[in-house]
Amino acid sequence: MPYESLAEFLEELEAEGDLARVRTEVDPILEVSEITDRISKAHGPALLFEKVRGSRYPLAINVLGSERRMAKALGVKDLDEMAQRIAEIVKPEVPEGFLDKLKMVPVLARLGSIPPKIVRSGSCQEVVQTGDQVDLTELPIIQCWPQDAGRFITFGQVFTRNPQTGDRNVGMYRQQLLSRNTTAMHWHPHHDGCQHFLLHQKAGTRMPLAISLGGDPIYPYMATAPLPPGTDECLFAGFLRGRPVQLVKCKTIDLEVPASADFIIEGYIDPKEPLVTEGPFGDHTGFYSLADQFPVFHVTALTHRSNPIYPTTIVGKPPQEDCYMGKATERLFLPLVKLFIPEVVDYDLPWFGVFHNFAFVAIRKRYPQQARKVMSAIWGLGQMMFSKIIVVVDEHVNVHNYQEVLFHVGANVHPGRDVVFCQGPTDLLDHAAPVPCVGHKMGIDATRKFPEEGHPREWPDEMLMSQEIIDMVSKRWWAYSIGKDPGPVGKGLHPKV
Ligand SMILES: Cc1cc2nc3c(=O)[nH]c(=O)nc-3n(C[C@H](O)[C@H](O)[C@H](O)COP(=O)(O)O)c2cc1C
Ligand SMILES: [Mn+2]
Repeated sequence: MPYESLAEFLEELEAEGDLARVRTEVDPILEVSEITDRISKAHGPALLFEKVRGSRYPLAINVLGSERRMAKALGVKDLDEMAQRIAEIVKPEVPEGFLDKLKMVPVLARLGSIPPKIVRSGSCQEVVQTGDQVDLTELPIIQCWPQDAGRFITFGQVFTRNPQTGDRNVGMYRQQLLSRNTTAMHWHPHHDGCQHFLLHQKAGTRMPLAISLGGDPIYPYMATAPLPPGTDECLFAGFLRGRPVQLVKCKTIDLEVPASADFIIEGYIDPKEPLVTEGPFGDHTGFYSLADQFPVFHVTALTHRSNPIYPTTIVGKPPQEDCYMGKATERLFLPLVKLFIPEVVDYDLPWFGVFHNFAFVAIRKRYPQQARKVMSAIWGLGQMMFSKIIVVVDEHVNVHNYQEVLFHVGANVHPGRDVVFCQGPTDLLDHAAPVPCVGHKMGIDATRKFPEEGHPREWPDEMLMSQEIIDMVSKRWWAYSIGKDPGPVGKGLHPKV
């Protein structure tokens, strides 16, 4: 069953010993961030700060900050279980007999739960403040890093509509607090919310916008999922939670928002108004994003539960909470990547690559230059297009073992032949690109080379023990009397190298 509230999820975490309550008063300026960073680096629990200076609301952070908590929020025991469910609908087996058809029932039930449902009332509107009553400074909004331009709402889901098609979008974009009823809205130019804004700008129409905070812990995840433009993130969440997302109508604008949210901030952007300076902000990359020009969001209503919890996050050098959200995306989207690039066996977006700097990809190579074909396909695949450095290895290489990947880069790459450079759109956050959003990418083909790839001499076989001997030694291990079996080395390199 999906979670009815953030509070319910936190209660379960607490019962499982995976939440720490901080009762002493803390400062929202940097103190919350330093505590959270230490806990993130130590792979620690979710945190609930009960008293944040200047606010009456408790603050939750690092809620999705472990693989276990991320999977729990998705209602599964591990991420691969959800990936399997997605694989089932991406590539359904055609049912033959009665038993096969029965097996399809849960799959169909999940599909039925996809469309969101509009309900008449929701706990997110137990308290409604409009007009002059609105005061965002009552929220425990944090400053994350010393050179940040101010306080930022960091874990909100931004609800907008495409003014031409009516399609809903939900994206996680941060807001810098400007006054009691205004914020700056930081969306990257490639993201759907910004595209909606540009359509409003062209038409000269006001853009209604709502920020949702809290509720089912799946909501912050859905807002970060890299779905294609025009695909409603609420549909995806409906599938993930196995129940429709319940939405209520906003009080002051024509949008719907999650009924179970803790806070909803309603308002609009006037595209005729001049942009304002937003940032700097300490970002996912471990560097400050430079100040830039973004639209102003005017708040028309602040609604909330009667006992709301304010969720937030910090980003910075990994590991942080967002690493686990990124890992969930990596696993959940693998079946889709395989659908479009069938030779992909597995991939890994290492934390040290902060989502866009590195992608390690294992492929089942059948023909010459196939690694280059895969690189091109990835550079054309949704937000994977931002991958700055792609390393392609053969199918037996464990892409989650970075030593093993680099071993094959070292061993198999003839640099003048196997490195590809190209140019294209880059992530806004890539500060090494001399111009924002435009830059170079590199592909490294670390696969075994065919003669047609400029390798006329014979390629040696990699040394791998035969499965028969591996099994035999495992079975006989105790007979050798040398203590506990460290386990077979496997096909690749030993992780401890
Ligand atoms: C913690 C966190 C914070 C994020 N902050 C921003 C942000 O401020 N601006 C932005 O454009 N994207 C941000 N992102 C990335 C987007 O949420 C993500 O790319 C998402 O897929 C965009 O959705 P869209 O394709 O519907 O626009 C953030 C992601 C995470 C995990
Ligand atoms: Mn989207």
